[in-house]
Amino acid sequence: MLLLLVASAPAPGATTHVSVVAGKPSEFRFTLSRTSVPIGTAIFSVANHGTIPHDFKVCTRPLAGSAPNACTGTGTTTIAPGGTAQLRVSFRRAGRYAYLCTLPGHAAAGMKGILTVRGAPAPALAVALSASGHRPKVGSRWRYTVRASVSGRAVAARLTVVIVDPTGATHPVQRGTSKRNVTNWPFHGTFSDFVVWPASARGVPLELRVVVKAAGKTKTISYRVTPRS
Ligand SMILES: [Cu+2]
Repeated sequence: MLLLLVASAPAPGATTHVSVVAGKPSEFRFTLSRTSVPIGTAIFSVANHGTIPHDFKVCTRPLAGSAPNACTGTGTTTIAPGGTAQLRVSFRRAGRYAYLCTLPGHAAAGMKGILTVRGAPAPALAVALSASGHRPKVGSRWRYTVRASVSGRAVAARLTVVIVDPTGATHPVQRGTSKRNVTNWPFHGTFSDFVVWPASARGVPLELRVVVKAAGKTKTISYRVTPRS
């Protein structure tokens, strides 16, 4: 199971293998088995299928424009026709990295290209709201629980809870029986509380709106309620 997860979402520091054929589809071209890799180490296995010597170099700095004909970087030694070489490159930053053949005139003739290095995907914030039903009884405690996690782990978060009335106006929700609003309320992982719906809310379609901020993300969950007697 762990292996499957690792395979589907390479962690930072992943090692990625890239096959490179020089001299294919024509003498002054490269063919790469993939044109993007995750941040981490890339191992390029280079085979020269051309009829003249070539090499393979990856530029150190990411670039904005098209691939240059020369750059600072790391490359293989010159590879004779039919020969192979391996190149290991460590990418620490996402971006577009040029690769090229350094033999005179080859890059200018088209023997170059761009490899994209992808940043690590941002961990997703998961927020769940559970509550004791959409028809709360007025005047009694209606319990609700908010959970916040990132990659299955409880996280420090801030919570704002409001009630939205049919006109769209919002009303703050208080913590328990206190007068303190649950506004940017800090919690870790799980927050449990209750709402006492007033008799005046009987039969009115309302919405409990929960906003959770954590890990630089914001998630909103709405829960519809119509209090009853
Ligand atoms: Cu070349």
